[in-house]
Amino acid sequence: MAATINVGLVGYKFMGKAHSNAYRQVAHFFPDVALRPVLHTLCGRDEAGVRAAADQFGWANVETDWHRLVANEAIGLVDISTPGDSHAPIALAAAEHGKHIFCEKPLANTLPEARQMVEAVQRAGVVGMVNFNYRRVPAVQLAQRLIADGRLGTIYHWRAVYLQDWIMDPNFPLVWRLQKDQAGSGTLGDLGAHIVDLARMLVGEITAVTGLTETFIKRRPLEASSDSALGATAGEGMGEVTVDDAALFLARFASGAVGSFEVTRFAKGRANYNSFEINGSKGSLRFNLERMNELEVLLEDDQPDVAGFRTVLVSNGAVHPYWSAWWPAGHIIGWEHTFTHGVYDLLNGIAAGSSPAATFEDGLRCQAVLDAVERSAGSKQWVEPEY
Ligand code: SOE
Repeated sequence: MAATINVGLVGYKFMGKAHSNAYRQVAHFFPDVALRPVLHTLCGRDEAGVRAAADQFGWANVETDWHRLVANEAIGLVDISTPGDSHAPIALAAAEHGKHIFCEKPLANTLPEARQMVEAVQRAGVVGMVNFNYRRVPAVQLAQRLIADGRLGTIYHWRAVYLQDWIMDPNFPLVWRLQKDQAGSGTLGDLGAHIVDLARMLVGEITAVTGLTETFIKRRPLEASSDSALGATAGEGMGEVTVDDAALFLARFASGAVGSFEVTRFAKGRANYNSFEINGSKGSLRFNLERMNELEVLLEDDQPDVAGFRTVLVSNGAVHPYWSAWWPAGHIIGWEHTFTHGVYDLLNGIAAGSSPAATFEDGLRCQAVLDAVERSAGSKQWVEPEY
């Protein structure tokens, strides 16, 4: 039986629920996991709310102050599933107490905060991992392998969109995600961070960007109450939206490839449409999260009479990562499985003493790209990320 590690999770709404599920599932489906997580303490400011969530998700204890959680000697892993403005303070304190850290994306609200977080985990010698969960979709892993093996040849194009539509109603209230002091940015940090991370994973480092951001609805009703990350009720009074509703940018990669990125919360009918296409000298591929078990692949060595994009159902445990832990081929998996895959790699990383990707350094590099896009949108110039 593997050793155990006590987990302290800060945040119990949308991401807290997804992470709790991953800790509960991981040893059940991956019996070879090197450390078994114990759902030790769930932390949130509202005592009644955090108690109810702890009962629902299966946590043994509750805590209402993260300062006490990170100082708790029983806890070995601190999971940060809170809005961005608390990532840096919690991570810095957790590292100081020698805790390993699993942090939701984006790593921080600002580039200086991200730098401090990287330094803190390096100084403390603890594992730091950012939860860019789409890295761990088996179809995305297949895309990475095809590129690494040279099957697509030289990569010329990266083309990615991440489209949502949940704030199109002008009466949708001013939730924390629409306030810069809490969220850091809008679509750029929330959705752009995902596709920048995927671009870095698949195509490599970004050297320059030029972009624009737009806020279509500038004032919204203040929030009366919220019961989940995206559900909320409008109350009395109005407030200013201080983040972007959409961001579009072009990029140059160190490899010579070029890329386009578009993120928005105003794409009517697109609830969570995360898709990319990559074109290389010998082939192309396309991924669409709404069909996350599939990868569309075109390879030049196909016979001409059948050449074209094929749809690969990425579910063969013999050749596709993570699959053998789940079901026989063709018995598809879903969005929540990506979190379980991340937690599996995280726990193995802690046992081995090394940070799995996305490391805090990856999180910092992603942040540098987002920061460059914001600067470019302000200056209307091409801008280089400050790595
Ligand atoms: C909301 O926009 C959200 O939940 C993001 O915060 C997640 O990172 C993304 O995976 C789905 O949409």
